Amino acid sequence: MLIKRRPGWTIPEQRVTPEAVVLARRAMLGGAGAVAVAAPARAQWHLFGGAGTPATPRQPLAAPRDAKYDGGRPLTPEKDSTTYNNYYEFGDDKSIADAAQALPIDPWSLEIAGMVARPRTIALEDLLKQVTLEERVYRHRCVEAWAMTVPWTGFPLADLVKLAEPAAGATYLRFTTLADHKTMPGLTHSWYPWPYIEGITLAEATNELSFLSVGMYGKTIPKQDGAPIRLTLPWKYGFKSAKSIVKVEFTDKRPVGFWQQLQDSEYGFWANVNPAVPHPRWSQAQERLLGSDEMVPTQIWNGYGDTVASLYDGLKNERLFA
Ligand SMILES: Nc1nc2c(c(=O)[nH]1)N[C@H]1C(S)=C(S)[C@@H](COP(=O)(O)O)O[C@H]1N2
Ligand SMILES: [Mo]
Repeated sequence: MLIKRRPGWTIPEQRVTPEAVVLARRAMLGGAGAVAVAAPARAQWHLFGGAGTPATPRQPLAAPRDAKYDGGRPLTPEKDSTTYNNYYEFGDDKSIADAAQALPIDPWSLEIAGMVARPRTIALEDLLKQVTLEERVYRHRCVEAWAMTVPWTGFPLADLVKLAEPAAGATYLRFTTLADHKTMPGLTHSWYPWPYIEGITLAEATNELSFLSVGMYGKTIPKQDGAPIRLTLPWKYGFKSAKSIVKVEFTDKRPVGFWQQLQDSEYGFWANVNPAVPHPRWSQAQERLLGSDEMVPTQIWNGYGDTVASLYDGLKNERLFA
């Protein structure tokens, strides 16, 4: 029997009530004879203002702000962007900040693999000696129709591509993120295709907007937001921005991402933001700003069309927006 998997975050934002969470969990467990489970109390966190983030010390990470990337909106309060997270390795709801404090981030290294001049593994601290950190304020748009505006500290993904020296035939980057059974309870949910994978084209990766973030709000990035290093791709739906990356592989095969593997009809490869292309189960016309809960119109390419739209000129037959 076919079990339709329905992760919690695939529920339209407006309907994310504790009941919807229960229904979603039942749907995931699915099938005749499945035991109905009660939603754990923490599924109701959002009714009571959040779980509160326990402190894993974060180091100051000062870097000059590049005024070219100013977000165009007030910053989301740090307490909101660091307590309302999607990080399925730590759980299916938004209140994973406590659980994520178990993420082991020191030491950390990045494997550079596939079609490159010299496959190798670089310690994160050595990588950071070879790049120049800067701060950029970017808008982030989750496919669930919430959004935030965050000052990220990091460096252009193009700098990593350059260090990696891709071979002539490489056309895609495939990112693998940490899958640590000792600390990530979500990995026991075997209906998910762990590890979390994401992929983009080499042309997208070398676009000036593509960013690898190691900090947020002037400090090292919080674990729940993807410490110690995550992608930040502001014109795409948030699920493309993989957290806690351990491997970057250069390839000539289009990678299949985690959510695409679960439900390709809803979460495709390109996943560029477009208000006119609804998710099969909800509208993308508006978005809810974390913190204020204000509803604002969604912008095509999340407002970054000047920089990225031309990447897609020759690709009109592709499903670019879902
Ligand atoms: N490894 C990993 N990366 C991930 C996710 C995840 O579950 N696991 N969720 C994605 C989704 S759906 C979004 S919207 C963003 C959320 O980032 P934030 O928690 O910092 O807002 O991370 C993305 N990266
Ligand atoms: Mo998302």
